Amino acid sequence: MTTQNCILIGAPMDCGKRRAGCLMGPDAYRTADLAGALQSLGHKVQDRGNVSPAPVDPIAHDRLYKLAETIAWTESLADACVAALKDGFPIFMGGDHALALGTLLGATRHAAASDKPLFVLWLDAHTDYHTPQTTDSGNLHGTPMGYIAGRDGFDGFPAVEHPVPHDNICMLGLRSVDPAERAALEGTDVTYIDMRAIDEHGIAGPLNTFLDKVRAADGHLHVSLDVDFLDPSFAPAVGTTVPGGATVREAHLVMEMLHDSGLMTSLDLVELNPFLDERGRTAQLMVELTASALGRRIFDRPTRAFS
Ligand code: NNH
Ligand code: MN
Ligand code: MN
Ligand code: MN
Repeated sequence: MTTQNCILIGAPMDCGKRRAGCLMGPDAYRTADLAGALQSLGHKVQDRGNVSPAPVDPIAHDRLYKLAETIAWTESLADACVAALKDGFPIFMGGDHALALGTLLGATRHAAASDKPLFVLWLDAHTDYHTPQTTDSGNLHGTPMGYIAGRDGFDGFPAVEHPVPHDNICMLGLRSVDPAERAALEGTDVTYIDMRAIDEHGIAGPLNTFLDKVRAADGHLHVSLDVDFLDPSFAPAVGTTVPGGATVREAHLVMEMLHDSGLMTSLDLVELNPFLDERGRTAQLMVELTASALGRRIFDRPTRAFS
């Protein structure tokens, strides 16, 4: 197993939606000893502490929640992401999913500077493909995929110089898609794998197809793991629970396959709301999943039993 230089970055962003609590996420991951779990796998781990955005004057907006704050976070996180990608494998401890506006922007800049295409794996119940114009809720955590795919309407945000082509995006675990998102996504080359597809075909086949594409293009791969990818019966600590999500084993399998692929270059852990957790179980599950993504396995793969 290759030793990684894991760089933990706290992103206590809580302005991407109205329900508060994600600001406690980074400390929950530290309490659940994410660093120790990765060290025990032989990795180097550096915790760079928390990113903080530049102070801003609020922008009054009739629909969008905390627009100025979100823009400030986007800029700070993009810088932190570019800096960390130069040194190793960044893991962003969120914070709500609006943090991906910044981490994705940083990942696109790093990939472009390295002359590599960027791919994105979005593990989420939601597509988060809104623009500030199409969102009904006004919650900007519902927009990072729209932003990074280069959709119009992100006035005031840093320009996305290198949008991620639709063909390079895979969304996995979907089961709550707003009509405007569905209309905008249908007819694009985005690979969207909803829960029905997972029920019918399993999770490994569709994921392998996407990973093969990343490998063939020699791309970088940013993975964004929303807690609500998981079924709320296993992961209750999230503001937007949607029943019918991934099981614990489905989620581990995704992470194990990501590790075996050797393709993942950065990771977001988002939407954990420790205020809603039950004795830390969701934080612990997220740490276990991250460990699987970095090489923890039950046994080495059986070579005889299934050959
Ligand atoms: N689509 C809804 C909205 O834009 C919900 C988004 N909520 C999320 N996304 N938790 O992952 O408000
Ligand atoms: Mn690189
Ligand atoms: Mn999300
Ligand atoms: Mn979600």
